[in-house]
Amino acid sequence: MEYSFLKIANEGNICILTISAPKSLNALNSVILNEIGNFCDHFDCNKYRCLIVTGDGEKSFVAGADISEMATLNVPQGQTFGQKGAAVFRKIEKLHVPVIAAVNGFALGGGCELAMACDIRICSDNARFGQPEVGLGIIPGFSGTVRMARLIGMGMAKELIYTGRTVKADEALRIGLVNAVYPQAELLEQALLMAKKIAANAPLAVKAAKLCINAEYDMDADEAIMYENGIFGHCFATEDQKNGMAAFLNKGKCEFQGK
Ligand code: CO8
Repeated sequence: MEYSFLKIANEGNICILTISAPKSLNALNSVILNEIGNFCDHFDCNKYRCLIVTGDGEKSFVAGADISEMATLNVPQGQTFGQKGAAVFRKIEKLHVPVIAAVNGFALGGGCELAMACDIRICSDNARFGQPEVGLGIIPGFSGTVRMARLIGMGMAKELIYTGRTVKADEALRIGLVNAVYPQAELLEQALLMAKKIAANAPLAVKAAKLCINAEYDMDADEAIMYENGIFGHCFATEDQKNGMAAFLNKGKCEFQGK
């Protein structure tokens, strides 16, 4: 599939998706959102064990939704645009492999919301996060009000969303918006290192763990524990479980096949 604004590369069983619209600091317009949605629809979770999402260049991950496209929207058009972004980000969140956001610069508005839809965020030391939407007369409409409070807690999320202030990498680390900060030149290498660690584990188990963590978030504790137990039991139907445990008992290492 040919895309105008996406670059796709792979390193073994790890896929790297780079959003590339350098003239607008990789801001998300409808075409780019459609392309990301299409990419997710065709993503081969059997071929790849991890996805890294990053932005082109050294300045910006994604500088938000495209303000020039939003400026003249009316209410139904605003809802349609918001729905499109939210649906695409949900596809990323629901991919059957872990998704690492390698945030290489500005992650503002829709860019921060995209990063928050990923499973894990790491960033470069020049990264800047923020939800500046209220300064434009809108709210974080690609599920930012949903995910930010869940990720960093309601008090901090409310402060960042109400003030619209920009957070530097060190603060993003302190408040739990990212897991680690690296020099720009090392960011992709570090993302790949993490992805390779994930990819070396049993893929069906990693997929099951992602499913559990996402699904259980909205359940009460009893329901969540039952749900986890059901999925846990099913792990014993896999060859990976048999081979992984046999390898441990034989003091060897298992090359998981995802079966
Ligand atoms: N949309 C469109 N164009 C953009 C965007 C954007 N979000 N961000 C940057 N650009 C463009 C600039 O207009 C500029 O274009 P040009 O060269 O043609 O003038 C080019 O990118 C370079 O930008 P700057 O010259 O401004 O670069 P600076 O280094 O001076 O500043 C900043 C970089 C600080 C990132 C600055 O560009 C900026 O503040 N950008 C906007 C950030 C922002 O407000 N993002 C949030 C947008 S709203 C949003 O994301 C809502 C999501 C939910 C939508 C719900 C739908 C209903």
